[in-house]
Order: sequence, then structure tokens, then C-alpha cells
Amino acid sequence: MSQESEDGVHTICPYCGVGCGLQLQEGDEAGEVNIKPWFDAPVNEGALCIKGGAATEVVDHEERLKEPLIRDGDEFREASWEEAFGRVTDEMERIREEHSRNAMGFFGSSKCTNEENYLLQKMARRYGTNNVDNCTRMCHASTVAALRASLGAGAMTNSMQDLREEADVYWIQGANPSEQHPIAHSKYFKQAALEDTFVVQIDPHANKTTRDADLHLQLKPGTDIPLLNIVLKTVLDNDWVDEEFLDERTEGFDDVAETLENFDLEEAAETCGVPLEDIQTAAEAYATADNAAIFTGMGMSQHACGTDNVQNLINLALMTGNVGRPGTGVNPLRGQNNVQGTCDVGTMYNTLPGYIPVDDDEKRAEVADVWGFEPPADEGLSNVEITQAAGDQIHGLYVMGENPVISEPNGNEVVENLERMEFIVVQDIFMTDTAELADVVLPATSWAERGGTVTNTDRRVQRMRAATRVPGNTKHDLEILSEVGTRLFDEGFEFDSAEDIFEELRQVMPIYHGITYDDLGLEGIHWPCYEEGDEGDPYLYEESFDTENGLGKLRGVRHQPPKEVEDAEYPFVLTTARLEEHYNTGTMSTRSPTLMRRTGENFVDIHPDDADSLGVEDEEYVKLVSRRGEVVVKAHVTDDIKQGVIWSTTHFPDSPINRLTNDALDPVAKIPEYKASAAMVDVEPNAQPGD
Ligand SMILES: Nc1nc2c(c(=O)[nH]1)N[C@H]1C(S)=C(S)[C@@H](COP(=O)(O)OP(=O)(O)OC[C@H]3O[C@@H](n4cnc5c(=O)[nH]c(N)nc54)[C@H](O)[C@@H]3O)O[C@H]1N2
Ligand SMILES: Nc1nc2c(c(=O)[nH]1)N[C@H]1C(S)=C(S)[C@@H](COP(=O)(O)OP(=O)(O)OC[C@H]3O[C@@H](n4cnc5c(=O)[nH]c(N)nc54)[C@H](O)[C@@H]3O)O[C@H]1N2
Ligand code: SF4
Ligand SMILES: [Mo]
Repeated sequence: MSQESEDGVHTICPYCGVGCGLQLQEGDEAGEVNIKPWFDAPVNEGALCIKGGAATEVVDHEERLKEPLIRDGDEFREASWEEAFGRVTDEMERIREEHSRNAMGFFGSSKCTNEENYLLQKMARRYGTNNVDNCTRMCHASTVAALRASLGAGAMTNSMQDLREEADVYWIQGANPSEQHPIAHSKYFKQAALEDTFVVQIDPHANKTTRDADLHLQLKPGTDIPLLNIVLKTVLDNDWVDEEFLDERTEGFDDVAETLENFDLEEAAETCGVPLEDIQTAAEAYATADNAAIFTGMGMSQHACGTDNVQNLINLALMTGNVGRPGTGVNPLRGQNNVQGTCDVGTMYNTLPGYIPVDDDEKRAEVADVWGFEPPADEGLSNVEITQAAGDQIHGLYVMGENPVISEPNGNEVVENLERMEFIVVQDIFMTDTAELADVVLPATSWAERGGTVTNTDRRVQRMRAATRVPGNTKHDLEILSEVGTRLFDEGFEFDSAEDIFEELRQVMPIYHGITYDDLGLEGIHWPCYEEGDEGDPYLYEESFDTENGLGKLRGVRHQPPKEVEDAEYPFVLTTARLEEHYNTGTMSTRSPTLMRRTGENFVDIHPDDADSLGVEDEEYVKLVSRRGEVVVKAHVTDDIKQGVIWSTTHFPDSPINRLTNDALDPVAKIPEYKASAAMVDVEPNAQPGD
């Protein structure tokens, strides 16, 4: 309470990973809250984007879930918490007895705090399974895999502040920070771009980030590896390699050199659909800058070759010595407000809290000492794999704050599979398309109604604080998990507060070990923070990498076309991405009047030449069809998109684009190929969304 003042409480925006601070003040009615700027907020100093500014519109929304619901035939009926808890624990126990400990899956939530996710993954492991995961699997899993293997930590190498002050070049590949991380962009990167930072953007779609770009390379989706191989070869051929850095701090360069030996520059440029000279101009700008920084996003990560895509960016950074200094590095801007933290605390099928591999016997024993039970050593299934195995290996699912029916690829199959599940419990703040398939729906409190910690994109752990009373019969995610855990296992799940859980969490997580609630204060602390009083590191790898031998690892990679490419029947490459004014599966943003005012329905961007040959008019409804499904959306005829490519969004559950996307996975990180499927445009007169 000490942080409260008459201006309300200090907390963190619930949308993206930038981690903007804001102040919340309670209104007269339960659930009613108002936003005030927090001018000293460490990340944003009072600024908010359109989503942050409208964030309270969903807090006291009339459609909030307020009572536990239990399925009764095709309908739901309201139930008491006692009945709902009883049903959840009975079913979980039954599933383990009738099938096995690995017949349940658990989805954590990057909308929830570190403490809540910590408790969820602990519950999964106490149940006996590592089938626990979060939305990072659909997001930056491949980035994290490549960064961890080659540099050591699966996070931004640098901080927004040093990137703003020191970088001479921004290399932005497959990311749109101006719209997806708007305050990071307006407060940090745009300022630099307006001064003298040279901006290269590599994206099939022009967007607001393009306005600051000095050079936009409009490549065909799925051709990032050949584009980067042109860059690497150009660096080599022109002796722009940082020999000293390569010799002293890296290994694996020979492998890259070998990959590029018989590499045909012209042919590769043709594959990418970008003029060779433009790629070479970009290469020169990056390689000859004093400090050059890479930003990487979903355009790189969401491919079946996502891990290799990011590895090639790491190859570029290491070859030119652009890591380990302010203004450099390889920087994934993380997605949800707490996706970084959700991964940090071990809500993943292969790592315990603090990125301890589940099969590391020694470290697992240390965790077991604190937990009082041994977590399982066998890797679990990822969230997409859990859905794919529904009805076969997986019979029960605990979903906290995810919406796989709309967010996972090949959505028709997701629905079919979830319908085959014996038991699903969904814990959410709204009735979602996933909750519609559940047996029990538990109403959670929202971000404005509870406290805890979240970790933003540059690894800053910050406190959220409750601003308002709890509406209806909702409960905090933490209370729900604590109750379910205690009923199932008696011990290990009783906590009085989020801080109590944090105290346990720091015992098993060396990278958070030095952080306490008191020290977090209003500024937060960057991890790694091993001992109390450590300041944390705003940028990583000054002296050495966090790999076993301290060296950064290069590895040559070759072009791998998307798993499904266009053909006579499905002649377009469909790629999917985001809008500034909407958010993921739209559960929150489509309920926000301010956000709906700007864009109220889904659409597809089609190049004018393609529209001409199809006979499509601007604003006309068209049916998009792939091998897996179809959806009706409005056509936007625009040369923002590359010819031969069509571009749509995931935000509108009424026209769910994931009914079309391909569920091919990256073999290392298991991320789906959301950014390239083959599709056709069917010009049906009078088609309407929902047809
Ligand atoms: N406003 C808003 N902000 C958000 C979100 C939101 O939904 N709305 N979601 C949050 C989340 S969860 C995440 S993960 C982040 C994501 O933030 P970003 O990483 O910026 O994600 P996207 O917009 O999906 O994709 C980025 C760009 O990749 C491009 N692209 C598509 N295919 C390719 C390709 O093959 N190669 C290349 N080089 N580019 C390609 C798209 O055109 C798009 O401009 O945003 C977070 N912030
Ligand atoms: N085609 C395509 N598909 C994609 C992507 C893409 O670019 N293209 N992007 C992928 C990416 S990057 C991501 S991150 C995923 C996102 O996929 P999801 O995580 O499934 O989508 P969200 O809409 O963020 O779902 C969050 C859920 O949490 C609920 N929620 C909000 N606050 C709380 C809370 O306090 N407690 C609880 N219990 N619940 C809460 C929301 O109502 C919502 O239902 O989508 C992926 N899907
Ligand atoms: S940039 Fe992200 S964290 Fe900041 S106000 Fe906007 S949505 Fe919220
Ligand atoms: Mo994401």
C-alpha cells in the first residue's frame, strides 16, 4: 500500500512487452478504474499508446466472466466455486488414474504474472508432467532457441535505452515496432531514427515502421535466409569481417564460410524478389557502422525454419563484432506484457524456472530440495503438440489465459481435437472461443484487480499493483491455482500473497535470486540479478558469452522454402500479422470501443495488380481459401503488400485467419509456420464474414 497515493496505484500496461507504467485510480463502482499518466515510469515516462490508454475499457466491461460455469449439455450453468473446484480436481485425478500423468496438458498465460505462472508450472510438475507451455511457442520460441544455443540467454542482448543512444544502424527484420511496440518505438527508436540512425527494414508489407526506414527491402515471405546469406557473402567479399572478434570470441565461422562457397548472389536475390544492389547497400550500412543493432520479430520466428532464420542474424552480428556493446546485439522485442517472465519462471515443456533443462539431474535435484518433490525429467509436449495430441495421448487440459481455438494454426483441426478431449478447464476474464469448448470455466480477476510481478522485453522485472475491488464472484488466478493445488496435493501450494510466491521463486531461479519486492520499488530491476543489491545488466556479453566455453557460436544455414508453397490451385503466399489498434485474438481489443473505432473487422491486403487480375474491388468481401479452411474478409487493395502475397490479421474471432494457416512446425523450437501458407482468393459475390 505504500506505493499508493491519491493519484492511485502504480502498475504496468496489460498489453505488450514494452512494459509501460501507468497509474490507476478506482472509481465509485466495483471494477471501475481510470488511467492517469505515471510521469516517472521507468520505461515510458508517462507516454501510452492507443491500447495502453484504452486498457481500462475492458476492466469493467459488461461481458466479464463473473461466476464459475459448468457445462450442462450444450449450455453452461452457473456454479459455486466449491462445485467448480471439486469438478476440476476430480477430473484431473481421474485422468491421471485412467490414463497417465502425461495425459494432462497445462497452458500458462503471458497475460498473467510471474507468480501465477510459477504456480501453474509447479502444479503441472507436481501432477507429474512437463506438458506445460505458454504462448512463446507461437511467438519467439525459435528466437529463444537460437539465442540460447549461440549466445547463452534467450532474451534481448541490449536495452531500449542503449539502443536509442548508441546504435548507428537499426536492422529491423520481420518486426514492426512502430505498431507492435509503439512506445518503444516513439520514445526510443524513432528518436534515434530522426537523428542519424540509419534504418533498414526487411518486410513483405509496408507499415508505420516503413515511415522511418531509409531502406525497405520488400522480400517474399520465407526468403530471409537467402537474403541474409547475400548480406553475409557481401560482408565476406568486402572484408568487413571483424577478425579480432571472430578469433577471440566466437567459433563456427568456417561453417558459415563453407555454406557461402558456391552461393549464387543473383539467384538468391531472385528468390527473395529484392534487387541485389539494395541488399548489398543494406549490408554495407550495417557492416561498416560503428554500432549496429538487429531487431527481430515474428516475420523471422514464425517459420518452420525460424530457428535457422534467427541463427543467420546471429551469424551477421558475430561476424561483424556487433554484440556485447551498447547499441548493438540481436534484439527480439517480446510480445505479451509478460511473455519474458512466463518463460523465465519455467512455464515451458523443457525448462524448469530459470531455464534449467528438465533433464539436468543435478539442477533438478536442487529444485526438488525447495519444492519437496522431484519434477519429472522427461521433456513434455509443447502447447501446439498438446492440441495436436488431443484425444490420443492427451485427455485433459488446464488453460489459464490462452485462446488456442483462435491463436493456434490449422484452427478447424484445433476445434475438432479439443472436442475429443475428455475434460477442459479454462480460466479467463472473458468467454472465449476456447472457453466455449470447456467443461468448466473459471472467472479470473483482471490485471487492474491484482498485484504481482511481470518482466518486460528488456528483462526489467516490475511490480503490478491492484487498483480496484474484485468484480462479481471472480478470484485471482493465484488464489484459484493455490486452491486447486492444495486440494490436489495438500502441500506446496498454500501462499498468502504474490510476494510469498516470489520468495520461493527466487530460491530456485538464480537469474532472479537477488531481486526482492522491496528492491523492485517503482523502478524495477533487470535480470540477471544473482545477488541482492546487483543492479542487473542492461546489456549482455561484454566479456564473454553464456555458453559452456564462453564463445559465441556461428552456424551456416541454407534456404529452406516454406513447408507449403504457392501453386496453380493456391497461387498466393498468405502471411499474417498485427495491427496497432488490436491485440492477438481480440478478446480484449475487440471489446474496447476506442480500439474498434479504428478497425472494426478483419481484412486482407491484396496488391493492385493481383486485384486486377482477380477482378477484386477495394472494400469488396472475398473468400480466402487454403487446404485447411476458408474465411470471408474485406479486400484492401494496396501496394503496401508485395505482389503475389496476401496479408491478414489474427485479431477478429469472427473471421479467424488461423482456419487457413499451416501447422508445420520448426523442428527445434516447435513454432508454427504462421507467416507462409498457400492460399487462393475466391471472389464470391455477396460473401459475408461468418459465411
Ligand atoms: N498492437 C499490437 N501490439 C502487439 C501485439 C498485437 O497483437 N497488437 N501482439 C504482441 C505480441 S504477442 C507479439 S509476439 C509482438 C509481435 O510483434 P512483431 O514481431 O512486430 O509481429 P507481427 O506484426 O506479427 O510481424 C512482424 C512483421 O513481419 C512481417 N512478415 C511477415 N512474413 C514475413 C517474412 O517471411 N519475413 C519477414 N522478414 N517479415 C515477414 C509482417 O508483415 C509484419 O510487419 O507484438 C506484441 N505487440
Ligand atoms: N496466424 C497467426 N497466428 C498467431 C500469430 C500470428 O502472428 N499469426 N501470433 C502468435 C503469437 S505471437 C501469440 S503470442 C499467440 C497469442 O495467443 P493467445 O495467448 O492464445 O492469445 P491472446 O488473445 O493473447 O489470449 C490471451 C487470453 O488471456 C485472457 N486474459 C487476459 N487477462 C487475463 C488474466 O488476468 N487472467 C486470465 N486467466 N486470463 C486473462 C484473454 O481474455 C485471452 O483469452 O497467437 C499466435 N497466433
Ligand atoms: S507500448 Fe505496449 S506496454 Fe506501452 S502502452 Fe502500448 S501496449 Fe501498453
Ligand atoms: Mo506473441
